[in-house]
Amino acid sequence: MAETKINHDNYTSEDIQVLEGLEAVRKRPGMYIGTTSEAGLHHLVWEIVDNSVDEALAGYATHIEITVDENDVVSVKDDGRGMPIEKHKKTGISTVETIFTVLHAGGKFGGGAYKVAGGLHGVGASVVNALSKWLEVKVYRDGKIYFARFKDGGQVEQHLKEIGTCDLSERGSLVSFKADDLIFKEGTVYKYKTLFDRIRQMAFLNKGIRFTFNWLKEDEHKGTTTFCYEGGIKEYVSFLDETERPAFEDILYCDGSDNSTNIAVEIALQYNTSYTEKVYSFCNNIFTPEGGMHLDGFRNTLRRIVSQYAKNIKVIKPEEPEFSYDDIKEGLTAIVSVKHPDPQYEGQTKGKLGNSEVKTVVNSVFGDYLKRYFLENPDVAKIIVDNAKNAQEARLAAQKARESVRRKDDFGGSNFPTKLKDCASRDASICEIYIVEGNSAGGSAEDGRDSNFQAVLPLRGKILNVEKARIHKIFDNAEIKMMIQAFGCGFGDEIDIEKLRYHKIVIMTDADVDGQHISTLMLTFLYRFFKPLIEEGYVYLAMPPLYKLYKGQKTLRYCYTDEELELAKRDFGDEKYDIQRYKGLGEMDADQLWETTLDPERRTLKRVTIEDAIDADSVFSMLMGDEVEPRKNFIIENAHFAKNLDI
Ligand code: TSJ
Repeated sequence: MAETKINHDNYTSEDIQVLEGLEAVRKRPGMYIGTTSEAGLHHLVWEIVDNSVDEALAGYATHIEITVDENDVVSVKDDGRGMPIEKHKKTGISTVETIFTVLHAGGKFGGGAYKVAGGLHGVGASVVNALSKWLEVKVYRDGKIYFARFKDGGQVEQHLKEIGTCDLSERGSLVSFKADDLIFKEGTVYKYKTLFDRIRQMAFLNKGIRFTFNWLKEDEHKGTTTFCYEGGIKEYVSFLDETERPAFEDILYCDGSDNSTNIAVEIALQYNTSYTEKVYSFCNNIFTPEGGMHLDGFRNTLRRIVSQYAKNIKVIKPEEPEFSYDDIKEGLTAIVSVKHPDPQYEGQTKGKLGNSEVKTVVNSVFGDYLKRYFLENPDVAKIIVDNAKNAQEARLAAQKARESVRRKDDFGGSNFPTKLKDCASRDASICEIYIVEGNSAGGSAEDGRDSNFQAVLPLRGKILNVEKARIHKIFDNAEIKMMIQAFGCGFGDEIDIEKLRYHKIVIMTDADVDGQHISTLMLTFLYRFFKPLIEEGYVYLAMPPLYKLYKGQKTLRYCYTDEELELAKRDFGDEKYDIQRYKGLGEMDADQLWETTLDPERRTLKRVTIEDAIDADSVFSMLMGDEVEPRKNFIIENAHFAKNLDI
């Protein structure tokens, strides 16, 4: 390497260190970019792009263009001020060259501009240069075009020189590089999706900056995509909730900063009708998977202000407890994005923001905003507070149920769930439990089953009153508690699938509107409190027959659907037979139930998918909800079903 600089007049002993610096990067690339596999390769792109983002955040650039060509050469271009070209005081060479040849030089230039991009890995352009086969830079400034080129890990091939002129209005920086395959031994091939997703994310996180992504490779992705979100993280939230039903129209948004610490905070949030929490936090445009002070501040403030408001409007009575964060996280989608001049990252993977002053700033910016927003938007506030109240009631009911179940955890002696007709086998993988609704059906099922491996739990009483039930009310039901005991695996956050006592949980209800309601309720309940059981495929719906075709005492066949009945009618041709329509499971005797619905050789079970359960959940919410119109429509749409089966 030394040879390349001999012919340059201005080199001093300091410059030897320059080259040693880049050599160090090549010796231990992992120290600078984490890995030299795929992630490290893509890291090079972000190191360069971050500089342009900084220029845009400083208010000088509006457009950043990223291009990947057929040979995996990456080019990044912005319309900022153009990198400084004058000689650098310390190194005696141009600032541009210094930026690319001095390790950690990146942040030290340009009069203390507020550098916020990067942060976690912001090691700078020199590292990219060190790990590139070649790198070129062009600067457009004052009507002139400057050019420099480096090769083989940062050796100067062409010092910065003026190579032409351009329009005075044409300003900016352009960097192109080819990653070095001596370093990236797994290859230097970029992944479209990785680049696409991150560029889009940066566009969401930095409102108003226009990103253009050119993919020049001859594959299905070839072409140009432009990202520019004037709404920033507000649009990020609506993007994340694209497939959800919003709980209200507005997306809440606030921003603010603290002058003394230079911390900036931006928060956007929305509620949807699901139960999942999607809250993502960022510091300096970098995702912080382990959260940290910004996320803590957000959660505490949301919990505190929602509770306070609930007390004001008396949804929480003076003697009642405040909401926990768990109560307000259901259906919450939020982005918490902070900018910090000196972020400290901690945790296992350095993905947790440690600066405690961030929490204070978040508390104040977000707290002030939220208080005011609730006063100005009482309808939205009411929806949030009511949802939290429901979640809290469900949580407290679940807690009570858990305690009462836990006390009887041990199946020995009198603690055995009284209505459970258990099976003999203890081998969960072959055991089945039928949750049976219907007054006489439980009896038939008990008599008809194979008690070696089939257990039966009859459900009676009025969990059935779905129309008025809140989901947590079903914890009051004695049979439900027995069911939880029978499963043996706990529920909610404490579920332990290893302890599940049956690998088939079969819901068996009458094929009428009531039965439909009960299976909806059961699926909703299982979805909300036993989700892993559905995800692992342990939950089924029994498919009892709708019709029996018979002649005198002789059963000819069973039909499980109307279509099947039509086919059967044709098959029978001239033969005379009678049709019995089953209105409920109770009409079948034990043998019939075994033949048609219980016998593994002959029955049909429908495995419940998570989508089925989500559908049930939304039907349930709709049936429970305050909105009359969709409920009316649902009942009308299902009137055909009701007419068929309820006669
Ligand atoms: F760092 C880099 F080489 F990787 C790089 C820097 C790559 C790319 C694509 C763009 C940039 C970059 C740097 N874009 N804009 C700037 N701006 C400056 O370096 C700059 C210009 C003027 C002044 C000033 O104070 O006049 C200050 C700065 C930091």
